[in-house]
Amino acid sequence: MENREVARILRQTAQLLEIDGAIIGRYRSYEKAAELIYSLHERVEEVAKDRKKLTELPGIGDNMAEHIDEIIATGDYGLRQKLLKKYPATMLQVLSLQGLGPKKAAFLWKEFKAGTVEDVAKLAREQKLREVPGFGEKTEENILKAVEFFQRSTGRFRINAAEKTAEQVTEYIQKLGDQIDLITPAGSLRRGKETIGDLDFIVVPAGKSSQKKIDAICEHILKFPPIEQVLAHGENKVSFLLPNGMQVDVRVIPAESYGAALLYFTGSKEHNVALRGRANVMGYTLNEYALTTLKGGKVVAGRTEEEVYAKLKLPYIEPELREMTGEIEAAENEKLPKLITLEDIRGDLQMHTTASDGKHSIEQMAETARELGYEYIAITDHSKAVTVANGLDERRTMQQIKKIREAEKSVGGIRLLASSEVDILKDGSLDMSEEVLAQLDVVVTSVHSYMNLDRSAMTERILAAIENPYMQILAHPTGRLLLRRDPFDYDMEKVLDACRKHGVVVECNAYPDRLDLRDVHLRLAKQRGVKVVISTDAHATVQLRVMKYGVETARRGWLEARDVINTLPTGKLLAALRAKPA
Ligand code: DGT
Ligand code: CA
Ligand code: CA
Ligand code: ZN
Repeated sequence: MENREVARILRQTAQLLEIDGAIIGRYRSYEKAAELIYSLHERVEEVAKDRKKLTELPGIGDNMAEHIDEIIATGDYGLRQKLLKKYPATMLQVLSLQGLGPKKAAFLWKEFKAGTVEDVAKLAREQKLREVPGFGEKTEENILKAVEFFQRSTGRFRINAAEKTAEQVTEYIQKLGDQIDLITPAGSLRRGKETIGDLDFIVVPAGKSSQKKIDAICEHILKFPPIEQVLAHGENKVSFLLPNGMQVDVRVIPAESYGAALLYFTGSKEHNVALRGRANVMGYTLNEYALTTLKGGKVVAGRTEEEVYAKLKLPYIEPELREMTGEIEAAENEKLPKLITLEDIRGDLQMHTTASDGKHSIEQMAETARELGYEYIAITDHSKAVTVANGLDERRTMQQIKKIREAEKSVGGIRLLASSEVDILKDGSLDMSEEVLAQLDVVVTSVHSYMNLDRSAMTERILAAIENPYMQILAHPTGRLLLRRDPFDYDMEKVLDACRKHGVVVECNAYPDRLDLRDVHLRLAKQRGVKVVISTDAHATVQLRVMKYGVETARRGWLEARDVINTLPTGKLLAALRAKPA
């Protein structure tokens, strides 16, 4: 069981207990355990094998350890199930509404029997809550925003989860061996979107296609052991649902239609519509089988995507660009970007170690980075304001700089930049003295508190931080957590213009929960002349490998290698950063 899942069950139990009117100490203990396990680097399943190790974790007593054992053993928790019988199951969705909280949810249930997201939305829409003590107009507004977010995000998955499931499905289908020629993902996963609705695959049977071959392939796929429910089984298509709620659509397509089908099922829908329109104007018709002449129905392309684009008098358009945001005009004018690739990346400028909330030492991070072929990394532990992450004050930062210098010598073969992820405080000042900032090779800054400031206050705060002459990189600039937390509200254009003016670089945080800046903002940054750095924010050595998701997002933002500073060798990288005050 994943830590995330154990934490979710504990958190839901806490919330249900609070609704149920339990005393604060009781539900807080579940909440604390949930937080702890969520951010634990070891697998809780492993830790729990040794009761002593489990109870050594802060806040986990014998009772909680038993609950955790039960969750790991049964996949659920008796008390949670009991509470869920008392309240509608949809209450969990109500509780997931951002900013509502169990207290308000409990009140709405008692007072209005509101047990679904829709019930709550209706109360807010009909303005029934503004007179209620503890609510008010602002709460109504926030509830409607949260409902909108809920509706947007349910049923979607983070890219790393989608990719993992896609690998499992691919591996299983590949067991068909020489019965198939190839299997390839299409849809939003191929376009590198940061969240994925469902998985789409194209499978090509080996040799000349026949219904018999297609049937055999479909039969095999439907025997994939984890399948929870078969949703469709057509002539050349199967759809099914997996236990994690992910839907998978597989189409079996003959080789001569592979390109047309891949194009069609990669989407986006809007890009496809535009291509079909273009085809019609040129005297063709385009569908998932082929590009065909309108008169006479002669097939002119279909085997590869390149062939279809070429017949439409266009160069190949990378999947990440197929969002109908100007890619067809750019293709016509030979203005398509030469997109950055993972191989262009030479270093990683955000990661944490055991000094703050990371799992591995400076040396371990450095060794893994060297294995990845990097020329440099920056060690960026948190600053003191982030107390939950054991952030470093000035004194510890000075010690850390020393340790980084020593580690650079002992590890060898990779440049270690002394850095810190310095907190941007509520008023925009930085959480570190200028004397210490001056000692750092690179200053990464970010917001981790007061995330709900209103638009003008948040804009002022970030602009004030940018005014600090030591500030060089604005990390995870909008603070969004995918499917969990909306981005901060501020004037992005003003902030980007200030970054440009002061030579501040914006981060594309590659961590799959963040991917922040997002695609459209990266593109805006480029248009505004602001450089980007793609950093992993790794808290453990394996997480250094999430760089690929950041690169995907950068590709969706039309970025080229020259737009991204960590494609530069060390000397040029340092020169690309804002100059330190003399
Ligand atoms: P997702 O799954 O919500 O993350 O996004 P997509 O883009 O993967 O969407 P999906 O799975 O519904 O369909 C995959 C691609 O197949 C989509 O990008 C375009 C194409 N497609 C699917 N259904 C239709 C349709 O009804 N009309 C058109 N024109 N294209 C479709
Ligand atoms: Ca899809
Ligand atoms: Ca689909
Ligand atoms: Zn951070």
